[in-house]
Amino acid sequence: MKTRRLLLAAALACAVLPAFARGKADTCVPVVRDAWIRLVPGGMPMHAGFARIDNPCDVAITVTGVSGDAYGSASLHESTRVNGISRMRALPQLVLPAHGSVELKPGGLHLMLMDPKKTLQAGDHVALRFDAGKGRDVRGDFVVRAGN
Ligand SMILES: [Cu+2]
Repeated sequence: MKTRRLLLAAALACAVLPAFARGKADTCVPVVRDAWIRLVPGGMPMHAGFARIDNPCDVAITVTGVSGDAYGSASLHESTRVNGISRMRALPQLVLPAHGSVELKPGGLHLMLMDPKKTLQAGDHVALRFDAGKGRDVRGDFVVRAGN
């Protein structure tokens, strides 16, 4: 009888544990790391945001936008070099692959942050929130750095 109970307990543990260990799709959220904002010299009302977004979840997650109280508007952007000329374009969405990560960095993907509500200085912290589907609260703590 005792062996049988142990086997049952082991079976239950196996059924329940993987969901917690690997992050169940509906409770799992991406993590924003190393987030920072680059100030543009000359006090331009336009900043760029960078970060790494890790997706520890079993499913790909689509980010469709970004927002925060510190800016009038914010959007997903991508810089590309075409014939030696740097251009940027707005991205309607950003897909975070399952168990993967996406890097927003100078010269590539970035957040375009427009119309700052107050003057930001190096060392300030800005909270931004990513739209990643209902029930997913994805926030980043961005540190302001001086541009060059
Ligand atoms: Cu841009």
